[in-house]
Amino acid sequence: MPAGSQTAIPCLLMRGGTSRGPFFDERALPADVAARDAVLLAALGSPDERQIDGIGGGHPLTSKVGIVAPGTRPGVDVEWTFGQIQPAGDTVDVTANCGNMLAAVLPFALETGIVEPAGDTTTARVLTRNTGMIAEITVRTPAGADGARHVEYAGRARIDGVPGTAAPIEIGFLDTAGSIAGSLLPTGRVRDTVEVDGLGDVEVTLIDNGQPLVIVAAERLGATGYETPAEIDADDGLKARVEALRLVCGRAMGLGDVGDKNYPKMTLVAPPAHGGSISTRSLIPRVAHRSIGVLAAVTAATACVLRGSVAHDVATGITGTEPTVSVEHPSGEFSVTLGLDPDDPQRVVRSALLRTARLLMSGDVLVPRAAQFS
Ligand code: NQM
Repeated sequence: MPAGSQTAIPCLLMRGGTSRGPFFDERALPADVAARDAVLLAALGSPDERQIDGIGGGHPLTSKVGIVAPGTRPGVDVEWTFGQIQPAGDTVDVTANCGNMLAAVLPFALETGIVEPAGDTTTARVLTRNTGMIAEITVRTPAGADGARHVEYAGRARIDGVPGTAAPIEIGFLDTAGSIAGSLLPTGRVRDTVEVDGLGDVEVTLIDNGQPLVIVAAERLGATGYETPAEIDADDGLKARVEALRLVCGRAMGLGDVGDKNYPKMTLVAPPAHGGSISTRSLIPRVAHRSIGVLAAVTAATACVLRGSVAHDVATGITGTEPTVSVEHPSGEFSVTLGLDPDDPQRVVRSALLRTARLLMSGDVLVPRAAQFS
């Protein structure tokens, strides 16, 4: 640690899917949660909408952190905690999942020696402590000219929302249902009618297969479902209707007063416009997503196969017991392959998808000493 007014903390800045943020080895951060959060807020530059005095990107998708540690329980190779910081907020929310940042966890663990490469590919079981979710993740780790194996970031996989191509990272999920809401359908119904001041009765599907979502027909909120994120962010009337609906649905989902919470997220759906299965526009929860979250895509895809859901009304072309659901979003589409229980095809038992990640910067983040270590 250099002397002076700042503390240097080793970190890797990584892109995970369509998100970006610093990743830390847990052992490099204060053990005390309040002290840890003060350090993370200072590192990103929050609270401040622009995060000008830190390395956050001034948007919820680039105001995230990963805290990684070796696995401590049987069958788990790596554990991590995902932290969401709203740029203008002063808290680190560790309640929800982030499947995009998750894509960078195994590369981080390999870069830092938490996991050793196993061969041309390395597969590990990664526990997201936020919700107890376990994912099986496979990363390319070929041998270099020196004979040593390294994470390969270059490749031909493409995910919408990220320019160019990169090495594929395969992610498989089991048991994501009820991550925060306790069960897949927290009201016990595939469709609910909720009464919202100023809107009247609104039909929604309240669902959580890794991310608690309110799924609503875009047209019911006066939208088309094909807006750009900038159009949504500029439409104060639409955002007020979405938030009014969210507050009512949060209570209906058993999540209490969600006024200050980052969930449930809002998914406006419409028929597909580009040959996919469904069109989506996400608010996370008060700002438009530029694409869609990973577990939000898994959850929206799950809703598409449930007869009677609001998503099922507008989804097309989903067949078989291993359907690939193409979830359209503002910057392209997100394919989620679902495994349905052959004895009960209304039951989703697993999901698989592709992401990419990249190490962007390696070094120390400097935080003012005022953000003290305990
Ligand atoms: O749903 C944004 C993202 C996410 C979360 C958000 C995510 C997920 O795109 O698993 O990835 O919903 O706030 O990074």
